[in-house]
Amino acid sequence: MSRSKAFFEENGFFLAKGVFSPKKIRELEEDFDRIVDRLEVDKNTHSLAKGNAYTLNPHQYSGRWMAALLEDGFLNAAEELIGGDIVLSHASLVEKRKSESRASIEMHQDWSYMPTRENTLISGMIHVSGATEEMGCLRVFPGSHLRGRIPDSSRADTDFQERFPIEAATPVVAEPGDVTFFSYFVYHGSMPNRTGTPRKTVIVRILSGRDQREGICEYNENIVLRGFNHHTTFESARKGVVELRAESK
Ligand SMILES: O=C(O)CCC(=O)C(=O)O
Repeated sequence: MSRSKAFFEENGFFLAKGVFSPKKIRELEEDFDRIVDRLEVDKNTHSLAKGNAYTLNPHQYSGRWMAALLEDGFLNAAEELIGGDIVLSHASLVEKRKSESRASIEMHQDWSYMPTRENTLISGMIHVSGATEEMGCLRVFPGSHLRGRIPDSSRADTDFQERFPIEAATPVVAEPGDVTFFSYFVYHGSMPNRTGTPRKTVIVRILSGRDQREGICEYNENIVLRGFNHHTTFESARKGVVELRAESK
């Protein structure tokens, strides 16, 4: 087993260093900023947008971002973790800005937002800027993913956040070009950005092409980044949004 896979299996996350070159990340930052300029920050009601700039799917705005999702270094690192069939569920762009609030992204698990049948979905957080503790980098409870699906573990579940306080979690400090991969079971969140330097990330949600999203998917690009999607059918390719038939659940 590779070092990254062994670390990921034990801890529920893995920081892949220098996946994107400094030149590539500068170009990606240019398009990141271009996208942010187009967002009407205050009108965005998504919870991740509180005081931040947020949008889904930067690859729908920018060819450079589409190419980033197909970049060999990114997919090689992902392949170590979920195998060679890699399907994009969706991606989110977050520019986390200076804030005085307590927790900008409350401790939670991701599975309830995007459940899949085989639980292979992971996130790859592409660091466009640095992410220091002061800038509100990702914080995780290493090993918590081994407990699987915990009910009531979303960002709205204050009991969960009292049991697993964000201050006690491990900060994952990253540099531009790094990618933090994390399981959708690992308890994670992040504190506010206390600095004047925005923390820029694109979080890419991918799953194995042998797995599939459960139920009706609110957002699911269903784009194959590498290998094959073993569940795509004539019908699902036509509709884009898939409702699984009850008998096949
Ligand atoms: O952006 C962050 O710091 C955390 C993001 C997060 O919690 C998530 O993507 O599920």
